[in-house]
Amino acid sequence: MSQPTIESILNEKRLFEPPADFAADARIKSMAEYQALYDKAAADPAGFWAELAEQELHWFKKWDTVLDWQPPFAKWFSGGKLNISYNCLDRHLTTWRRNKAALIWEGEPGDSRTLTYAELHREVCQMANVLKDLGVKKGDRVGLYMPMIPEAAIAMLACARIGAPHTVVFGGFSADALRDRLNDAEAKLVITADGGFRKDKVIPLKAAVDQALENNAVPSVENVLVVERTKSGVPMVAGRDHWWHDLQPTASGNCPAEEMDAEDMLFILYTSGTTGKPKGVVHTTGGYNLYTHMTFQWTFDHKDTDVYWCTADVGWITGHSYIVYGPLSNGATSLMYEGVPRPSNPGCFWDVVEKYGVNIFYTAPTAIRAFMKMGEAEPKARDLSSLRILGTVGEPINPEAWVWYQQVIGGGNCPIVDTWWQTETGGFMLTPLPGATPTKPGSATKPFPGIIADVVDLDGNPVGDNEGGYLVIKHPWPSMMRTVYGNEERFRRTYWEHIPPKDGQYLYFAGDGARRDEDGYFWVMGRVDDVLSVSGHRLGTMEIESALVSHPAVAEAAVVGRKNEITGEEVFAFVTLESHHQPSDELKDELKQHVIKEIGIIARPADIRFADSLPKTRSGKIIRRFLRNLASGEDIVGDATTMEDQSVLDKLRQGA
Ligand code: 6R9
Repeated sequence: MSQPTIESILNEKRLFEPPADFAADARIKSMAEYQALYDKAAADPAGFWAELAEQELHWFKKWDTVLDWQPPFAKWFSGGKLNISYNCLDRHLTTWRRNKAALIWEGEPGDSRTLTYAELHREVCQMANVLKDLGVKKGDRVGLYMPMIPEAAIAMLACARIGAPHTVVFGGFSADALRDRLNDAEAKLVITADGGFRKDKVIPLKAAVDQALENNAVPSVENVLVVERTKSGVPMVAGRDHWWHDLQPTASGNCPAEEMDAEDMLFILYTSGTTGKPKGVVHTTGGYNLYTHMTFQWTFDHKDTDVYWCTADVGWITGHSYIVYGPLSNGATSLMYEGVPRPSNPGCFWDVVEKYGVNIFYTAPTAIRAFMKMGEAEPKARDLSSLRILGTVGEPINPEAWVWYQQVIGGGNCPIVDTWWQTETGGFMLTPLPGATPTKPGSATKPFPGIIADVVDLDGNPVGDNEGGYLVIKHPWPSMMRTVYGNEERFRRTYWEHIPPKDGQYLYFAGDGARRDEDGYFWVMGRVDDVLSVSGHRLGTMEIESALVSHPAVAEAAVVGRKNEITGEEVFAFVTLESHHQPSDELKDELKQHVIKEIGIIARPADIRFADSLPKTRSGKIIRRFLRNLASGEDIVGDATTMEDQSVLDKLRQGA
């Protein structure tokens, strides 16, 4: 018998139709239109993507083959020549967009800058020329360790322009994490800043680079290019370190974009799994450009008049695909904000929306739950009427947080696009199209046209409607990762061998549990590693957490399994409360009853622990494996360096 798949227990029935006036104006206006696109793509995926590639991108030379699929290795548009920086910049300069805002940037201390497409193009060319002068050649890897300033996007585009793959390391990572990634990628040069502002403090980025490179610990690195941001007076190593503001003034603003093969590597981005060292996810040029371009355009229903804001950091895939490449390839105005909500300015996001008249806003469930906890006063005090689409990404969103987002931030009339995707997928895989797809709170709805998704058991057999299983993708798509940098074996093992290929068909294993309902909507239930097993029932974390969050006192919940001799595992819940609610034993009992009422006795938490905050990754995902250790009274095992705030664990331990 095959291993049991995951049981689904969440019963969310609310349905939100796209507002009629929104649909009337949208690029894709109805489910019939969506279905037609989906069917066309499913019938002939290569033809579908080839037509869009021709229509939407600039090619120096057309491809020879649309798709060359030698599982698990895909090549898209082989022989085609293009440059993503050309598609993001140069081609807009011959249109009215030349003087359109490409980037609007707001710094944490309140400084700001707008770069038009012409201005951005000039600075990208200048940096590209500086990189060349410092010896960077096509194919050399460049490490970026940057705050959220325009130069982060400029550096990415400059690398792409000369064909030097970038590897962006999030500015919150430690010197050790930076050193490992630079070594794995064998980076030749590092671009950084003296520091960045975060939560009213200076983050000493250059000092971390110095530490990472100490004692020649990264022998491949020859030069460091430093952008001045905080003016914190950092030491410079003669011969190695160079100020951008010294080199920029004399650098030419003309640098023709290198003609790249569609399959030339565009970037490496490291993603940490639960075990082992981080994987260098490799993306290439043509397929990635096309797919991020199309998903941005259709999922955000992009119009040329829109101001679009994604709150992610450029250090994550969301920043790569949906702050820089997808938006700029479409000629959009992309807003970058250096700050995050902080005690001195909890309403800063809403200030930014009001100040710039943001139309499309894209953030993460962790942020939405934090806003819920803070209450409605901050958003209500601002004019948010410019918003027309709201997006979410990063974790399953609890229906209560979804509804709050829709009502309090969206004023009840913005479609919510819950986009399920991964570093590995490059772009949105499951997502509503806002003028077409009726949405259900907590569901990422349906596959983007061209994506064949399914829910299967470990033998690769599709499970029935509403049965939980493993989320897989059945046909290659243009922006799929090509390999793990320097480790093909790990690429095969992690993504293609969990579920053995059947009849020659390879299934991409996403590592997430999911179910598909009777309407064909997908419900992602969380990482498979987080599934718990209670009396033989395998339960995803998201559904029990959603039940807890639907209680008015609960802001956020994380559920893990704790060993139980009789049931195998029992449900252990960590809960943070909304302001104005106090922990008590009565509340614990009430929450247990609430879960029984919402889901049933099987999901009843055996124990609940109240906490001030939950351990999260720096991109805002709850780290359940530490909570598992805590729930069982074990020591924390595994790498804690990806954590946002190390003190959270100490507090949780003391609360035991
Ligand atoms: C884009 C990004 C990928 C993992 C993914 C899944 C979770 C992301 C989600 C979601 C449910 C969504 N995830 N979006 N789960 N609904 N809308 O986050 O990439 O950092 O690689 O994480 O995030 O578990 O497998 P990445």
